[in-house]
Amino acid sequence: MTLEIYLDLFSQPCRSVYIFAKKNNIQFDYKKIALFDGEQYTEEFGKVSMIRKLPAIRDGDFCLAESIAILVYLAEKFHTPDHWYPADSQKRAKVNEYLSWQHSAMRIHGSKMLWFRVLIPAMGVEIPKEKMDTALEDLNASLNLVEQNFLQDKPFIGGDQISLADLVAIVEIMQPVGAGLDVFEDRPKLRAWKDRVREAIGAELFDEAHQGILSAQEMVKTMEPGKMEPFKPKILKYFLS
Ligand SMILES: N[C@@H](CCC(=O)N[C@@H](CS)C(=O)NCC(=O)O)C(=O)O
Repeated sequence: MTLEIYLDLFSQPCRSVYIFAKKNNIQFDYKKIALFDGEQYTEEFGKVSMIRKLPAIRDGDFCLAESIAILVYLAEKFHTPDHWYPADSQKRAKVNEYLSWQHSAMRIHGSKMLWFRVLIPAMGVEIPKEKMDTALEDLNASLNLVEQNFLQDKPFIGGDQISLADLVAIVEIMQPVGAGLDVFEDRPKLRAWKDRVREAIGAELFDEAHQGILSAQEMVKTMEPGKMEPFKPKILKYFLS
């Protein structure tokens, strides 16, 4: 049975799994779950992801959620080139360091910018200035940590070659870019790293995976009115209460 990967490329963790699988020629059935259509709430999808979140995979009888767990599973099962998730324990630990840190930092602050600048306003709600200012401060603090502490003067976070840490970091950093923020403007080192990561992944694959997020601002303009209404209470409670 072919590996099934459940994705919506609007989501950062989905893009990391998609890019990783494609880049490593892992054969899979692409199962699109449209988040804004609420397809994550179907009974069928609940059988694949017990937490009803994307990404998720089904590999025979085995189902798995959480992007980092999925990336590590795919790296190990398909014996992808060592640089992605090095066997050397210290090198691997440095990759894990980023993968552990990002959940409550780069991921959350990058994603918040898309909600605050694009998706919540599309629900007809303006973000209070102090909330927006704090979100921007948090985002900048995380970007500075990636640039100055995780990356330093190395070509990639883990050293000379791209790893899962760079892949997860770049998809997170592209989320505020989709919200119209040029996060690279005053960060030449981060921009040069982004160019290296795009090249290492392959420009065509990188651009294809990011096409949706980079047209997010256009997408909301053509969205059916009321489309986000079912998610509004949950989203406002999460971000604004
Ligand atoms: N920590 C999880 C995050 C998963 C997650 O929050 N996925 C979002 C999309 S980015 C989702 O499926 N949300 C659907 C929902 O909450 O209804 C991972 O890395 O996979």
